[in-house]
Amino acid sequence: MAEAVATKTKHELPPLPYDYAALEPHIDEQTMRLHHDKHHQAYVDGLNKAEEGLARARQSGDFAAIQQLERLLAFHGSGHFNHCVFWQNMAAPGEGGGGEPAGELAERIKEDFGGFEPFKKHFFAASVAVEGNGWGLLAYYPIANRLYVQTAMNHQNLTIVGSVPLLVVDVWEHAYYLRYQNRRADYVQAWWNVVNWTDVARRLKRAGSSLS
Ligand code: MN3
Repeated sequence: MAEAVATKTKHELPPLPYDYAALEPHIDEQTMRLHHDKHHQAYVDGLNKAEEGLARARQSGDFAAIQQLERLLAFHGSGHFNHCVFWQNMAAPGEGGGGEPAGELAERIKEDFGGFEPFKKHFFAASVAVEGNGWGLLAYYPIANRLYVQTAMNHQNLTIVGSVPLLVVDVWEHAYYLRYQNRRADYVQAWWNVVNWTDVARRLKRAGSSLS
């Protein structure tokens, strides 16, 4: 058996839950095609490669490359995860995209940020200010039963371990450069029009939030 090291099925790129052009004019079709088919695919491939390398290391007992392999696992694993959340966090304007949160999500945002507008300003400022490649995140932290706005450099650095991402915005240049060039703030401002708050609320519920 040439490849006895693989013990689990490989990760696969999930299809977009809408057409590539569905988020126009806020996010253009070409960006979506490249972003999903090429960039996200690369993280899926990288995650599979890291897992294969780790399985091989266990099999051979040679852990000389362990630092590199664990770094690749964290980077590509987080990259894959963030993009899965990102696609589902969005919907076409008028078809679930845009508007404001309702129900428990709206109440929690009010409790933890003082209201939707202060939250938006905080999330926007944090996302626009990410140095280099990264993400803006709204995450639920079960230990504190609290929402936090966080940022990630690359895909995972600077986040709180154990917090559950509910809403993420990709601010790597590949997410916006074709249409917005260097104007990241314009992209994030337009992105609010495609946020699927129903998906965000569903994630909060699944994360086990309870208003105290
Ligand atoms: Mn990306």
